[in-house]
Amino acid sequence: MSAAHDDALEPARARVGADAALLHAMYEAMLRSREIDRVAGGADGHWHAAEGEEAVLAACYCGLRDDDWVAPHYRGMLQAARARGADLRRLLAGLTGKTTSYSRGHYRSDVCGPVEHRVIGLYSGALGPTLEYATGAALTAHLDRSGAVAIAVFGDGTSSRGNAHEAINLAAVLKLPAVFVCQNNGFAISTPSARGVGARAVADRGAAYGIPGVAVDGNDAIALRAALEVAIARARAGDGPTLVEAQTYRVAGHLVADPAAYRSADDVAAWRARDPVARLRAHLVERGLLDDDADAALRARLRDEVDAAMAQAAADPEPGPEALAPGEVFAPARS
Ligand SMILES: Cc1ncc(C[n+]2csc(CCOP(=O)(O)OP(=O)(O)O)c2C)c(N)n1
Repeated sequence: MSAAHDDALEPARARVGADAALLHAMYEAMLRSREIDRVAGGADGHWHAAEGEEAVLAACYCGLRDDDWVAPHYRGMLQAARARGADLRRLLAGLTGKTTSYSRGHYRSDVCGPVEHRVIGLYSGALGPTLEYATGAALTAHLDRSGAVAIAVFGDGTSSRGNAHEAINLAAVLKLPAVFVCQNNGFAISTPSARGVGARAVADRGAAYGIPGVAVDGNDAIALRAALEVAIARARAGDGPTLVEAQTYRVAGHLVADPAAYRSADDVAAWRARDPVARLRAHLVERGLLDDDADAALRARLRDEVDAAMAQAAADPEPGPEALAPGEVFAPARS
């Protein structure tokens, strides 16, 4: 089922591995994500860190067209919105409902990104509907013949929800321009994915939907981006969706307040040794695209950027009763 995908993968991997601008953008996004985890995790025990899963965020949210849609997993929602051009201070202000946030305090920015940046949120506490929203966005792109794609990213736990299956099935049947990416970090809270998903890989479900299902090392940003590029090209060409499974690991607890005592320290250490940031850094250095000085300067710049955004967001005003008024409805222009 995935033979065409496999044939296209090696050339895509070589292309991505030599694309200096894309590699730098992905590396920066990954380092920034770690800084966001630092400040948001330090301020909020309910923060869901993406530590160790940054390659998924970089591969899925960098280098898209402005009119593409993303329906991110909540673990990475803020980073997705930032990668799509949203303002980090306003995103961080959205963690505590400040008036400067995109929703002016109506909803948390770690579950609902700004729709004006074509980031689709959860809009409720339920996991699963975002895949249906992505299928809807892909249907719009298909009917408008816009060439845009919709990328839905979701956890392994979420992948077994009924609405996840319905969304992927409908996109497959209608050959919609969608890409479904399972950010499989090995756990749904404390349930290991082997117990939530079963013994087979999530990617194997592609066969049941009649679409390519591709399992990729989710800590290898280049391999993952190559798989995304093949899937996106297929979607834009009108050949329908692809199911990509990014196999990674949740190095952090489910949320900051979770001591994650249900797993072994050895497992965590083994996955830390496969750190996706260090792996992309090694590639950049090997290619002569990064040296120690440039890396240190980039890290310092990102640290300052994120600290400044957090300080501003913390100083921003709390909303008053006006936050209870209904907001405007956002309707993107259709060409
Ligand atoms: C429909 C639904 N069921 C249960 C929950 C409670 N819940 C919140 S996060 C979570 C774990 C989700 O796991 P996964 O999709 O693998 O994402 P991860 O947290 O591992 O990134 C669950 C079960 C929910 N929010 N919505």
